[in-house]
Amino acid sequence: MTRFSRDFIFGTATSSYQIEGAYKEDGRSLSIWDTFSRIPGKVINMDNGNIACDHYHLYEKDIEILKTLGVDSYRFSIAWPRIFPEQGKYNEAGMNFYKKLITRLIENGIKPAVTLYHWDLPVWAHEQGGWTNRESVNWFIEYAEKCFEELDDQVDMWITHNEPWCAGFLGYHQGVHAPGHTNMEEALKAVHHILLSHGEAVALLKGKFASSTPVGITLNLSPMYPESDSANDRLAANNADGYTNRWFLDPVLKGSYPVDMMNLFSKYVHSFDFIQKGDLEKISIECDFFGINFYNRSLVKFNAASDFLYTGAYSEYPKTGMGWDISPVEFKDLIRRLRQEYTKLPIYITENGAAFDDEVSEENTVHDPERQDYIEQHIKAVAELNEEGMNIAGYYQWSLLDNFEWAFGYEKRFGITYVDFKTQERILKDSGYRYAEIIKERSI
Ligand code: PNW
Repeated sequence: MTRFSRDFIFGTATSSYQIEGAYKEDGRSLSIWDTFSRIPGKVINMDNGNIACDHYHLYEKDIEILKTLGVDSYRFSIAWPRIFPEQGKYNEAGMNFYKKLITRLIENGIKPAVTLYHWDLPVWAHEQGGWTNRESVNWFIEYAEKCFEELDDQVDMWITHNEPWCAGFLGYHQGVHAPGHTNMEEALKAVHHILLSHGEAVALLKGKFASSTPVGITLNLSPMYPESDSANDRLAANNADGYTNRWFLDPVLKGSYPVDMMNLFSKYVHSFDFIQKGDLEKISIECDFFGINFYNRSLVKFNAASDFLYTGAYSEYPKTGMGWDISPVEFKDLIRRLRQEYTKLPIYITENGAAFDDEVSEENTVHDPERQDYIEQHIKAVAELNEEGMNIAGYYQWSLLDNFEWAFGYEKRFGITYVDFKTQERILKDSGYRYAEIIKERSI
């Protein structure tokens, strides 16, 4: 049995577009996910977030679930198009929702951990080039400033960006996320501007606001393993690691882009002059913690058709409903590598979880032993890592609710709470009850 310290943070996470619904309410304008999800073929079943979990109206009910779980903290994101539905036009009604939510969380002893950007870029920004336009940094800062001004005294932790890899590469290079573009030069610009807006937001919070609220960024990291020992497979794994992990870790934590990847990517861009003097100093500004979303390792095999877009190799590992390898051992190796090569900052696991097919039983319960097992294995890994002195300060399970799983719509369920999307009934799954028990015992 391994124990967690008193100040270890247990939480659960969501994001605005995935749960809120109320897409036209109180002055919200459209985000790129509203428009992307209306293009046939982009999202399974052409699902969208118009209603989602209707959390915008049912948030009090959802806070009741958080209480049942006994979490220390709840991580959610703010929808930018609620706060600035038009360029330069602040919308107080949109902000009021987050004020109500935060007040209610605090009344219940739950610490708010707030993400500023979890992918719902306002369409007005997209129409001017979105993240590929360097002006996006200023738009983001105007938005961040308003959030800091209105909410900083109540918030326990700020996360500037969630997973710039997804927003940048899935959105502008692979085209499977909004805005659905497939242009590597655009993607590299988008990533750069997202990272720059992170750095500038941190500077703003610490400078003008002289805030003591911990702030950081969250990256999704997936360790890459070669399928075989061949030189080709090892090269493929190195490049996949560069594309997924190092392209983000290096600028944020070392203040430089990895040279081997610059060389590979130079084929796809006319020039790197969007990286201006002083940018990397801003991007690598000192933060208070480092956030990681961990889901799986990947097994990589050489693909002559691409330098860095890896081809997933067949692996015998047990899989989640996404087909992702369940890999708590590699999770531990990833954390050790970060400690050796990158950072001494406290680490938060800001997301970890699994999709499986769930069914509601006749007794109105949901038995999800596989998800329970997944969560237990990863929490156990966190406990063991802390025994090694790895200083993981908290763990947020993804997700509080079944929700809009991006390109997979409502077909993939990540929740520890089952949501009936017809009736909006919520049922805490067995994994949720087990998570509550772990939190209560503070040991595993
Ligand atoms: C993360 N990939 O997204 C997000 O932060 C969540 O919003 C999401 O629901 C969760 O993980 C589960 O998917 C990812 O293709 C989406 O590798 C896609 C990938 C990774 C993370």
